[in-house]
Amino acid sequence: VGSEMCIRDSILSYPDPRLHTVAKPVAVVDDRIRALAADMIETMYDSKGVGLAATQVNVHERLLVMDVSEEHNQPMVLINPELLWASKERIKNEEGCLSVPGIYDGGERPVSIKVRALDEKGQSRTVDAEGILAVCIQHEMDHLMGKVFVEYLSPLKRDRIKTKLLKAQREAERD
Ligand code: GNR
Ligand code: NI
Repeated sequence: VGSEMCIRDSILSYPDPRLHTVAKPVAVVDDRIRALAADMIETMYDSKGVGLAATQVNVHERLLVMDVSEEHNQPMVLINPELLWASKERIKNEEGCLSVPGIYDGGERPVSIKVRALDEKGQSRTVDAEGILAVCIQHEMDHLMGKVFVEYLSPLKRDRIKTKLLKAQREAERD
């Protein structure tokens, strides 16, 4: 049997139209939000991802989790993140996405950014980010706006990715 639920099933896969939903701000950081964040952190670790946006688990609220540490022991929760500043300098990154399995590509993004967000206690903080952390925060904030990284690629590449993933999804359903 191949019908058991796997952790992947809780993450939406491109081109699922729900990935294009614009998330609403979190109204209060309460136990419901903390439980959601804890659940997303677990899903992120189980899926070997460095970040996860609520959009990807079909929850359309402005919440994202990340852990770019080597030891996978520094989870970060960003609630209602706002971009305060982005460098003019941009860089092309190789990005991956749990919602676009097996595809690694990407467009240009600012090298460094400054973001304000609430943490899981509801406290406001700012984060200065560069390198993989900056890429990851921007990638996750895009998800909250309903944007997937393949939208930075050419329409031709995007169509090829769409076709490939739809075919893989149909094959997975048949098994
Ligand atoms: O696990 C992930 N790796 C990654 C690599 C380069 C740029 C962005 C990312 S985020 C991704 C997890 C994910 O899909 N988050 O939305
Ligand atoms: Ni992603």
